[in-house]
Amino acid sequence: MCTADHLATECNATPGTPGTEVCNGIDDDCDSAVDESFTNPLQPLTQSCYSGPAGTQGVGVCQAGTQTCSGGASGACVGEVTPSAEVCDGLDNDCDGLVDANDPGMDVDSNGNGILDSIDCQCRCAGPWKNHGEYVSCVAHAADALKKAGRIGGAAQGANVSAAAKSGCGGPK
Ligand SMILES: [Ca+2]
Ligand SMILES: [Ca+2]
Ligand SMILES: [Ca+2]
Ligand SMILES: [Ca+2]
Repeated sequence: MCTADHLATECNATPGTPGTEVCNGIDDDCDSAVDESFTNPLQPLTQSCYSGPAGTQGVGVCQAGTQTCSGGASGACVGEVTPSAEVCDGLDNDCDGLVDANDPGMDVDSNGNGILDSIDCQCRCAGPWKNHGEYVSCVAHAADALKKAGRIGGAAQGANVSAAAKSGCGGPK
């Protein structure tokens, strides 16, 4: 830190040790720059930040953000992505390593059409389907796979196929 007359520095930490600068308004590494970046002393100190659950950082869409030091305090965490509910978009939204229909988190019927989201994701009502039967066949195949994987029981399998059969999906517009 600076001496009272601002003409010299006096050290309150181990001098010259790289990487000892911390965000506290003090020149911890005694190079006369306060709270400076390790890589560029003209830039403020930054640090990685992540508020999501342990084990999710760097998995799927989840990534750390950056906090910039200002006035001796770390600023807001900018740019981090934390887990959100799995949706059908080709990405691992909840950062558990499983994408879309492969994620048991999508074995729910959020749109109330009687068909699990994980099946809707593989067999989209909007098609393209040659006919209604082709759509129902897709749902039957997907429901069978979920049952074989132990993710749903026989009753749910039947209910999904029945809901698909009753739907207008794949039929005449
Ligand atoms: Ca410093
Ligand atoms: Ca400092
Ligand atoms: Ca997804
Ligand atoms: Ca996932």
